[in-house]
Amino acid sequence: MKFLIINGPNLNLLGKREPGIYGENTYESLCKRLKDFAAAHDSQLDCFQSNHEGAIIDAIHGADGVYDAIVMNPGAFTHYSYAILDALKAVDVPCIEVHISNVHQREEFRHKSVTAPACVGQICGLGLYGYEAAIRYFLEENGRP
Ligand code: CA2
Repeated sequence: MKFLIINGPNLNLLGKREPGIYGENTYESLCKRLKDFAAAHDSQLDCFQSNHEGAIIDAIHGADGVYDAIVMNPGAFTHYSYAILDALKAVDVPCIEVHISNVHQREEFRHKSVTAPACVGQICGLGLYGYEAAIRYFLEENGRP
């Protein structure tokens, strides 16, 4: 399978700030871990990160017909980007939304996801494992355990 991992604003800072919430592993180490995991399952994986809403929308559009699945942590855009919601609805690529932290244990504004309705499902609070769990789901779903 071909996976596209999309990370939104500030997630390039993983491992560099707020380790109490987001852990100590860097964005680069997350990408390596996921690429290795995909390779071990006969799959390919690309990582994309942007702090810009339009760039994320372009990446979603570009995934159509190229990737089998998207795993996305839209960062704070989760809570208000109807443009990302519309982009997900506009393409024929299934997406799982991932949040590193348990957003439901945090501020009220983080409890609402406007993007999750366009996703197969949402994973939150499992740390970086959430990305891997999403990939595992797609692999199983496609008969490749
Ligand atoms: O828990 C998550 O994964 C979030 O999507 C992270 C977003 C936040 O706005 C969402 O409510 C929940 C923030 C990403 C910030 O990432 C940082 C990583 C390291 C250091 C500082 C920020």
